[in-house]
Order: sequence, then C-alpha cells, then structure tokens
Amino acid sequence: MPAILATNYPVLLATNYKVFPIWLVIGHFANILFMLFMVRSGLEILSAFPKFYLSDDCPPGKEWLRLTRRVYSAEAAHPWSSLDEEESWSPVIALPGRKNLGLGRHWHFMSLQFWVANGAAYIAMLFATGWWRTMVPTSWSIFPDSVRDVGYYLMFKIPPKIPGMPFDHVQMLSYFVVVFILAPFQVLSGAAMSPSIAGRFPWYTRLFGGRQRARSLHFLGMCAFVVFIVVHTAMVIINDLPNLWTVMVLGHVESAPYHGQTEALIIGFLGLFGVVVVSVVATWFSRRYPRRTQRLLGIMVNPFEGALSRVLASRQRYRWSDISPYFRVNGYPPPSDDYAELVAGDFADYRLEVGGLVERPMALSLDELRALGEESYIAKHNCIQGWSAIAQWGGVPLANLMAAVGVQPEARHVAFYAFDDKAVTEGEGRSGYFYGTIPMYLADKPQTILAMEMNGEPLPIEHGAPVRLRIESQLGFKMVKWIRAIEFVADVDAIGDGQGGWREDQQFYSNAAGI
Ligand SMILES: Nc1nc2c(c(=O)[nH]1)N[C@H]1C(S)=C(S)[C@@H](COP(=O)(O)O)O[C@H]1N2
Ligand SMILES: [Mo]
Repeated sequence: MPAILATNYPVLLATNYKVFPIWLVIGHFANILFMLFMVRSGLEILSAFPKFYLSDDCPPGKEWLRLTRRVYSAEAAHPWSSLDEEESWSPVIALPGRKNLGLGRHWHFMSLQFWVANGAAYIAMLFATGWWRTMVPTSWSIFPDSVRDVGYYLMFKIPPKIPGMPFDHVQMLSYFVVVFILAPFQVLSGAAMSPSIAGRFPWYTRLFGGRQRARSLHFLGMCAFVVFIVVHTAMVIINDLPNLWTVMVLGHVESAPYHGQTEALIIGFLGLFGVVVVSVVATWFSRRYPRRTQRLLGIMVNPFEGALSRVLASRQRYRWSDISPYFRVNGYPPPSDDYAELVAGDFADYRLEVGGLVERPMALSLDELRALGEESYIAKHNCIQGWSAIAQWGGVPLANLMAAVGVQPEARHVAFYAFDDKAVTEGEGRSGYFYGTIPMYLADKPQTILAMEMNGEPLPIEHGAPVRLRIESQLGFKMVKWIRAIEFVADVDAIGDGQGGWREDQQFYSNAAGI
C-alpha cells in the first residue's frame, strides 16, 4: 500500500498532495468524534460551576467570567450550598445535559483516553512516515509568511500554497500549534486540576498559576479549539473544498479535478452523520440508563482514577497566610432533632460509633477521640464542581483510630455515615442519609484525618461539626461531614445503592475521586 507507506516529503511533493495515507484519514476522522465528546462533556462539567476565578480562594462574586445570571455572595442573607450554583444546560450542547456532573466527568475521562491514544498514534505516524514535514515548520520564515497570508485573507484573496502542499503557511502554522501545543496543553492544564496531582505535587499546579487559573486556561484552550475548528473548516471551504474533501475522505484524488467526488461526498457525509448518531445515542443512553452508563464508563474510568488515588499521597503544606477568607459550604447541615440536641449540649453526649470488621468496636466521645493523637496541616480543598479553598484542618489520623479498634484483614473499605438526611435537606427526588466509603489504601495515608478543628477553631456546624473526614488527595465529596458512625466492611455493595457513596449512588459520581 503506497498510500500507507508514503515515507517522506518528496513522495508527498511528487503526488502533489493527491494521496493522504490511510492512518491520517482515520486519525482525522476519529479526532472529530472524540473532540465532540470532549467538548460536550467538558461543557457538562462546566455547567456544575459556570464561573471562573483568578485565585484559588474562589471569592464569591469576584469571578472574571460568569456564564450564569445568578450571583451568590459571601454576605448572602440566606445560607446557600455550592450545589445551588449548578446550572442545567441543554443536552444539545452538554453531554449528557441537565445537571449530570457525574456522567459528564465519566464521558470526559473516557473520551480523553481515546483522544490521547488517537493523538499519540497520529503523531507517532507523522514522524514514522516523514509526514511531520507537512505540519512542523522548519524555518522561522513561517512567521512572516503567515503574517503575509493573513494579509491576503483580509483582502479577500487566497494566499499562495506552500509548494507541494494543499495549504498555505498560516494554515501549516495553525496545524502545528493545535497538534503540538494546544492539545498537550489541554491535557496538562486538565491534570493540574486533579486533587491527587495537586496534593502530591503542589508545584505542578502552581506552574499554571493555581487550580482556578488552570481551570480558566483549560476553558480558554477549549475555546481556542472551537475557533480553530471553525476557521479550519472555513479555510478548507474557501481554498478547494471538492478536492480537499475528497482526499481527506478517500485518501486520494485522481488526476482529473473532481474525480471521486461523488463517492467522497457520500462517504464523508455518512461518516459525519455517524458521528452525530453516536453522539445522540450516547446522550440518550446516558439519560435513559444513568446507572448502566456509570458502570460501563466506569470500566475505563475507575482504574484510571483509582491508580492516581492509590499512588499519589497528599503532601500539602500551605501557610497560614494562604488560608482562604471564604470557604464555600456544600450540603446543608442536618436538620434533625437528635443533631440539634447534640449541638445544644456542645456535643458532650456525642459518641462516634466505630464497628464492623474490627476487633474492638467502640463508641468514642470527642475527648476519647482526641486522645488518639493529633495531626494538623493546611491544605487546598477541591470540590468536584470546580471550586477550591484553603484551610487548616486538625484532628486524628484515621490510621490511629484503625490501630485502636484493630481492623480485621478482611476489611477492604471504610464507610462513614452522616447525620444529614438528604431527602430533607435537598428534596428534589433525593433520598437517604449521606454516607461515603473509601478504599483501605486511602484510609492510612498521613493526610487522611478525622477533623475536629478548622483554622484553629472547633469545626463549625456548616463544615461538619463535630467530626468530618479529610482526605487531601481526593475531591471534596469523599470527605463526609457530620459523621455519626464508621464501619469497616469487606464490600460496599450492600450499602445504599451499592456504588460506594451517596453522591456515587444518586449523582453517578465515580467512587475513586483522584481527578
Ligand atoms: N454529610 C455530608 N458530607 C459532605 C457533603 C454533604 O452533603 N453531606 N458534601 C460533600 C461535598 S460535595 C463537599 S465539596 C464537601 C464540602 O465541605 P465544606 O462544606 O466544608 O466546604 O463536603 C462533602 N461532605
Ligand atoms: Mo463537592
């Protein structure tokens, strides 16, 4: 197959771009599909917190860009929860649409794996075949030439092509920037938002100016992609649509101008129609069968998130001066009478029940719990919706409690049961008390603690008094507040709907939360 084996630039010159290798045709087409999924699922993620900040404190009302009319301020008369900030975006633009952050993330991280694999294969083939010469400028003159080309376009003229290539200098430069700079940048800026990476390597996230700037840049990168796609398509249309379409679809154009055009038109449109159908089916399926979608996508996404969570232990040490003036709250405090009584008695009657697969089940008062040891640090909290805030946390390492109760070897997960009944605090078709589980490998990390103190004060009610979990390598939803009881279990299947947590059960979040 000479088309596949087209080995170098001279071959390309000789054929005068009438032959594209098949890997290029397939890679380009697959990219259309994966990019569509990346952008749509990215918009779903964005809809959960459609505002952008310059500082990791995310001061409410101080966003540099807000894609919603509603403003929440730090001085609001009514208490609000960050979940109230979610917007419902249409399934036409967002995948799957209508407030489904959990599945949006599943789609994003699954598509990511395909997109990266496809991109890596594409780049490898570019270099293996010599086709890199069509995309990598080898002379600085590309810049003045590109400026000149833009001048042509501004005067409604078509600039001359690079000899032997189907495009001009500014097009080549834009392909280079998109493939070799913008695409890797999107992956790197995305990684800077991962709580596991930010917890283990805070310097990495700082390279991007912090999590919120990384998030802003990631969004602007997406915008740049969309602009590129629009302009790129326009350029192809302006320059030589029939021939370029044909060679991009069939891999070749025969010498007579327009030969093969009909086949290319049919195949190309069928391909694009296929992309639309796949996208519509994915949306419909996700909305119709969210649990199955969570499970199916989880096959690819969970090992990926799990590996990051397992390997990277948080080593954050921020300074007191880094502490955020305002720390959002997520989840309304327990409205029940038993909790109100505990609060009224200053938690003197509170007992933390610890049981399950342990040698010595216990019911610990706060003083008994405190006696198990003290750890404190200043860390950045990363909510799954997108906001962050820094605080100091003090409490007992979970590992100390585990040693005290004697965890049996069969125990594989730790379950934390909370006082807040979501059917009451959230309504909206929600049910059951909040709970969460973590795998054993997160339980004995140094920055996994039962916190009783925040910024040097006893834990405030809204942040989880009297005891909450902190796991600094994970997203916020794993850190159960208002803990009533802890149970060591072999399996999470029998708890709640069996997905390993209230948000996993009801919002289809993934159980590992390292990204
Ligand atoms: N019991 C309980 N714990 C909870 C929640 C909740 O709704 N109920 N929300 C979680 C989420 S999504 C986040 S981001 C953090 C928020 O902690 P904060 O309110 O102290 O900021 O708590 C987590 N723990
Ligand atoms: Mo959250």
